[in-house]
Amino acid sequence: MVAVKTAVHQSDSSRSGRVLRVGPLKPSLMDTLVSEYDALELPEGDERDQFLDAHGESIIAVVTSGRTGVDAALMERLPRLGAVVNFGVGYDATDVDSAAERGIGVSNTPDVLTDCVADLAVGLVIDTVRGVSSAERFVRAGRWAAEGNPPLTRQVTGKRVGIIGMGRIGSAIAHRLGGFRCTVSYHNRHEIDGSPYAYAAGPTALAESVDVLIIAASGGAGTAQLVDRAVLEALGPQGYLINIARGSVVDEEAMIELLAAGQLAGAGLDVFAHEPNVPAALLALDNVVLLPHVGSATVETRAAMEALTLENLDRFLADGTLVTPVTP
Ligand code: 8YV
Repeated sequence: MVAVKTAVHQSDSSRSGRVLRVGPLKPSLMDTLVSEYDALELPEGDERDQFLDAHGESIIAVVTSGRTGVDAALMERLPRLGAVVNFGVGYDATDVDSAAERGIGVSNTPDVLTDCVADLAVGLVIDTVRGVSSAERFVRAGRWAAEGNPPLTRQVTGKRVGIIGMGRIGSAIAHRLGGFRCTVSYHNRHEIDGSPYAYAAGPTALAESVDVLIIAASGGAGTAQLVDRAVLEALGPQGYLINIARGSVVDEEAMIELLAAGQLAGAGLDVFAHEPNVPAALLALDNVVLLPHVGSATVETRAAMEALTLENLDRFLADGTLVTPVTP
């Protein structure tokens, strides 16, 4: 019998209690939460209410993912909750303002996924601008032999690239694009002192001055549809949109309309407004690259995210603090 980690802290009554898993998580993390922390699992549907009546008072920590999170209504049902430990750097699915009001700490997994997400962003730039996936579909469909060469694409090297959100991931993307002699500019909540890249005061100003616009901003209310129709129109018929952040940052309907009408050249998307559902109109287009939210999905990075998630949980259970807390 493995001693459960919560039992170690029974002496401190404020932190004696149970760990709750909310939403699906990496299978090995789910196993560890059960075997080493005796974690409970929040059921879906009709059982949920009954479960919360029975166990809500005992929960002191939640482990969740950036896709599920904890809203204010669930916090209300967990009166002793002290920490929301989030697997993922993005925590827009958790109501951080309500958490702060209730004195609940929220942690995420920054830094450990920066390289993989930035690698994927550059992969999407190359795929979208050079039409890699489209050319691959062309070969598989037997069209090369039947029709001859596919249409020419565009060059990546030397392109003007705008990045919305020059945080850890945006900066890692910019750094990589230096290898392609791209001219990088950016828009961010605040201009960054000493940044080597030109700052644009708004997303429209940025979009109209670049060939490729990459979204690397956090999701949430502050960035909802920040890339709206006007921004996409400013990017224009020769412009490409890349999104490795959150689908909520873009007006997805406007984007699809403009792509279908040839008023945007193409899009490389790892995220969507209503995941895992991707609009049929988008699936029908050949000038888009569509990925199932895999920015951080490598063995190495997911293992590092899992380790940091557990470090946060352990720290909270040990002394009530978090290793990588977020600030609302
Ligand atoms: C994960 C992500 O897919 O970290 C994030 O914010 O979007 C991804 O790394 C997600 O959090 C896992 O649930």
